[in-house]
Amino acid sequence: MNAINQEAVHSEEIRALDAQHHLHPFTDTQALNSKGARIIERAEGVYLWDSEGNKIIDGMAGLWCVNIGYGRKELAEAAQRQMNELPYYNTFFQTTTNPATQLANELAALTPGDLNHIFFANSGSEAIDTVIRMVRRYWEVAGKPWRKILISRENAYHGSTIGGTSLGGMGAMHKQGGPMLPAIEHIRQPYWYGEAEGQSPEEFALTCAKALEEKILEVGPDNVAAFVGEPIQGAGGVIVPPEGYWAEIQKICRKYDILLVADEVICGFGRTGNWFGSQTLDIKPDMISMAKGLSSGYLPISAVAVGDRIAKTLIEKGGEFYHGFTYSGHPVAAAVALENLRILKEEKVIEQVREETGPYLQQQLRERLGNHPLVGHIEGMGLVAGMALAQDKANHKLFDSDLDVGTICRNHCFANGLIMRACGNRMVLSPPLVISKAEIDELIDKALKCLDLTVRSLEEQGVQLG
Ligand code: PXG
Repeated sequence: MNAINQEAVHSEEIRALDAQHHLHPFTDTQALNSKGARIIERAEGVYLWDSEGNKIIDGMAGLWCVNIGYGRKELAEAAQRQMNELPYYNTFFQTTTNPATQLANELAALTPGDLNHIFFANSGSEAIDTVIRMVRRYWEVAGKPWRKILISRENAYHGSTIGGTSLGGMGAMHKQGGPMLPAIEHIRQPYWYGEAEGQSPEEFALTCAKALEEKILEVGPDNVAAFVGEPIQGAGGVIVPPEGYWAEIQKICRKYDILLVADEVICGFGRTGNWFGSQTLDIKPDMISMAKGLSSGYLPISAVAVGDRIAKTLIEKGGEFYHGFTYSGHPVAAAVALENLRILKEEKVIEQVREETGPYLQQQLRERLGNHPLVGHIEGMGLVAGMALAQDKANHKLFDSDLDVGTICRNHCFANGLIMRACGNRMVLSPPLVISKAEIDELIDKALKCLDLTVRSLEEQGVQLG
């Protein structure tokens, strides 16, 4: 059957086909099939259009990835050129391609510190699986093969392969498809607004960082390979650690000679106002995992950047590392990533986020939504922000998760031309980095309207606010 190639095919037919044959990620298929999927047909800049002709402002840059915005012909042209010249060749067996090598060189220059060695994969999850295997391999080669344990945090998101799921700290994911990988431990997250119980941000930063030291001592310092964390937690609801957290985490990693890995799949490529979140939060990682913004989502590609010390040991003493993917360093994806990086640089997109649009979004959100009865707290940096929805704002009481208030709000956004994502009872925003101030105004107008509609829905359900 070739129905989707016929021009006149109707949305309802697509929905019916979709329900019959398509299993969507992170989706209750039965619930979806009862109403049918929304069909996104085209996009330009920060806007999407669905098959009913609705224009939607994309407050999430797809899934935190379309940093450069939609519709950049240069990326399509770069892909076409590369496809015509060399659509595929691998980087195994003593071979490379021009785009893969050039991109490695470019990333070595863009990443902070001495992260000068780049391993390519295709998704954030694969990058994280690469991190898991590579840090363990490093310790094998370095003569301490007993250092196996990776430590990460509750409510962290590191992907959904078995490695990514195990390393991530999403309880609901751990309950499905187990058992999880062994030798992975989790510590508490630095979620000040939700979990500090009266501590100041500074005190809480230390409490959460100390949890790392306690865990290291509990499992034995000589058994720990690495600590992995997102500079700012993304899918966990955009949680910005309080001041002092990363400095203390870093100190503890150094004290016990534990590798520090920054998972920059969301924070990388300008999201926080610098090329990497590690620069914004003053982290000096031994490795960085990256994906999404590397190609602005135009094609799948990810990478792990590795520091000199680790790379030197692996290269000089490790021999062959039995790890890699058919599409590691795919030439078309690499060519598109190179073009994306060229535009981000030449159009000074990241400077604009740091100096103009980032501060503007953060200030406008606080000024215009901060006093809303539903909004307990707003946090964020650059062009990423999260807000906690509170039932009783004055008394700092969040909603019972059974009420699914985030989903209620998300659905109002959906119906009113705004994509704003719900992570539990937190609403998050992560628009394309090319968003203008006028578009930020529009985004916030719509968010405000949808928060009001959420209050009305809650009242209709008999839920009392504060
Ligand atoms: N690490 C981090 C920090 C991520 O945010 C991954 C790894 C995995 O990347 P891949 O490319 O394998 O998906 C991610 C991905 C959401 C959402 O709903 C977030 C992600 C992916 C899908 C949905 O917020 N982040």
